[in-house]
Amino acid sequence: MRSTVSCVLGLLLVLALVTAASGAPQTPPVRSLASHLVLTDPAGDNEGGLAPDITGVEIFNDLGGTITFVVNLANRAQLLPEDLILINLDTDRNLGTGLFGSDYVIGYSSDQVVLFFWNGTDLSPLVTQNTLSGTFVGGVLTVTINRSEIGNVDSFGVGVDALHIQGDNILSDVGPVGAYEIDLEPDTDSAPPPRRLAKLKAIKLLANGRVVKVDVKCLPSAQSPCKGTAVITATVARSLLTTTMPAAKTRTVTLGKAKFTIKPNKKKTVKVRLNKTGRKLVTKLRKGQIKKLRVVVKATAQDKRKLKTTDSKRVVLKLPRMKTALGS
Ligand SMILES: [Ca+2]
Ligand SMILES: [Ca+2]
Repeated sequence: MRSTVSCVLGLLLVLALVTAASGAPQTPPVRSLASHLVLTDPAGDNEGGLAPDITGVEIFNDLGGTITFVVNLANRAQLLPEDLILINLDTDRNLGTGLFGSDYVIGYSSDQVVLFFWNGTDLSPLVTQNTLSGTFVGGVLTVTINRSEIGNVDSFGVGVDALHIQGDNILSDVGPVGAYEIDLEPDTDSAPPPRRLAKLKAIKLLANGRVVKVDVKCLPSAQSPCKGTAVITATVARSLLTTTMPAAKTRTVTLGKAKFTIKPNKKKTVKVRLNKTGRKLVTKLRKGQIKKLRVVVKATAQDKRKLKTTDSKRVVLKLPRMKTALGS
């Protein structure tokens, strides 16, 4: 796509006449990008050394379809009244349609930003657009527009030109051209990993004293079933254990573990069968040899991203009342 110098004067006139408000000053665009394109242009190739000198163009969009164009100029802290920047968009990816291929053109001059579209014979201004805005600060032109205003396209060809108009004489810097793909899918690669994939819910010792029911929910943040393990440990006095390890007064021991696979946004009861140590501690609890059986339950899970997360809970395991025991 080449610049459209032949229509520039017309555009400029329209720009001067159109009173569509330019955008309010913008905060710098957030670059939590779905897609991103960087085009470069040589410095110093501006005609006569007078035209605005494009050195780079950056394009990105957010997931809501707002497209941002950033045009860097090497030789302008502020645009001159005679300067005009054109962002030419070939939205149907057909160089045979539009003006030299451009079906839409965004023009920026003297703090005015206007969208033009090809009506079959002319580029005419669209003054009813809602999402177009533009600012020029410190040598950088930033223009945003939602793709809904340019035909909800998924991609477009783009070329950026900078012009300086001296009467009938137009000096230009024909800037870079490229093609941009609008990406509206969340970027899972750069999304922060979830803090937790699986969450522990109710934890209950069964009346038989051999199994702990551990309710685990696989959270909606999981991208595939949560696969993992529920582990119950306890830190107990060494004297309660038949161990030969003399070092510590207390020791952390595993009382049982069980694997699980749970679909996202579903809850499952994982039955953790207590091992010999676990059953022994329950027996001591039943006999009143220990007052409380404090345990730590951990559910470690991963989804298809292979990111492991762990949820843990401290609970006191209680012996079910006999009534419950008889009833179950
Ligand atoms: Ca240049
Ligand atoms: Ca076209």
